[in-house]
Amino acid sequence: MQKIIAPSIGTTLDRFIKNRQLHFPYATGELSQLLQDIALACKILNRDVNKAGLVDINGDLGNFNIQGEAQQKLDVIADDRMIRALTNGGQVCAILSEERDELIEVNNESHYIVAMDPLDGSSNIDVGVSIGTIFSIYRRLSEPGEPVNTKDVLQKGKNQIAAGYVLYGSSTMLVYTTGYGVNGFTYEPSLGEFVLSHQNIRSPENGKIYSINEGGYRSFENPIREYINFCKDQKYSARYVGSLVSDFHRNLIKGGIYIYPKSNQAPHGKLRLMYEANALAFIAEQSGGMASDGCTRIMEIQPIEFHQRSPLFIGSKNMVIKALSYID
Ligand code: AHM
Ligand code: MG
Repeated sequence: MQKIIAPSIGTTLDRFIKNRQLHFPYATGELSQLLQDIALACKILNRDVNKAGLVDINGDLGNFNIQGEAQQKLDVIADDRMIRALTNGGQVCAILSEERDELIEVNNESHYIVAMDPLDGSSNIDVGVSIGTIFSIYRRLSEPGEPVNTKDVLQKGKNQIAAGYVLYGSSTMLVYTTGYGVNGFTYEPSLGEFVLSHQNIRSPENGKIYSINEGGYRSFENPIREYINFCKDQKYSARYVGSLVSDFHRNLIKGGIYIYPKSNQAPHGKLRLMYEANALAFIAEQSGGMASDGCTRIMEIQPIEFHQRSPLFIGSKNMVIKALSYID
């Protein structure tokens, strides 16, 4: 058997993934390949994001995505890049994308389903603010070769076998989990590689940052307003980029809570369960944090439709517990 060398800071993502695979002698390498395909697409996307101010790829394309929101051109490019990489890689049987109404069926002989938000925080694109890519990977329930069905896709978040995000920020980072802790990789542009920079990330159990769009204060329910007032009484710092990946990532590292509650205008909140909340919930829990919709653990929610929305309370464990204590 091949000797397994423990990864250390500076290990490339590809080597890290291969190293993980060696721990599972029966692993076929398909998931490893899939993760590498996603990383490759994100490297290409990183290049696009960095060029967004230089070439004419930012700004509205004039289309609307299925949630009726203005779809910006870079969203379309990101969606296209990801789908192309996953299709060429051959490791997925179906893709669910925030940008597409319908499921995209790919290689029916494959085991895996990817649910993704190719470019999250898209309203921040043309103002140079951090944005991200979010992905969840599930194993299909039906046998390869059979038609992919709705049940294969509408699985609870606790069935995810991997999830991650890429943050296109002051540096570009890929953070992911396969259920054995969370690791973060920073993109080294001169090498064209993601390298391990944040090994076995543990989210602080307590924090002093709260992230919520307080502009909605008057339309939030009383428990949320009361929790916001508590945060102010505690003199917590308010931090809200308006890019979920950025807000989540900061709180993951520094300790904090992100809340997108339901409101009068949005009775189920705004964020999507299948490709925003679940992926980040998996990472939060794997790092010692928590994620809830206000009453149910995010990863226990049974999705009933592809683009379902969910309120989200996510981040440092004790902060989420405290916020939930206001709701009863
Ligand atoms: P998007 O997927 O259309 O980009 O929307 C999701 C984004 C999140 O990144 C962010 O946290 C949230 O929407 C901000 O919404 P709001 O402007 O209502 O606070
Ligand atoms: Mg999004």
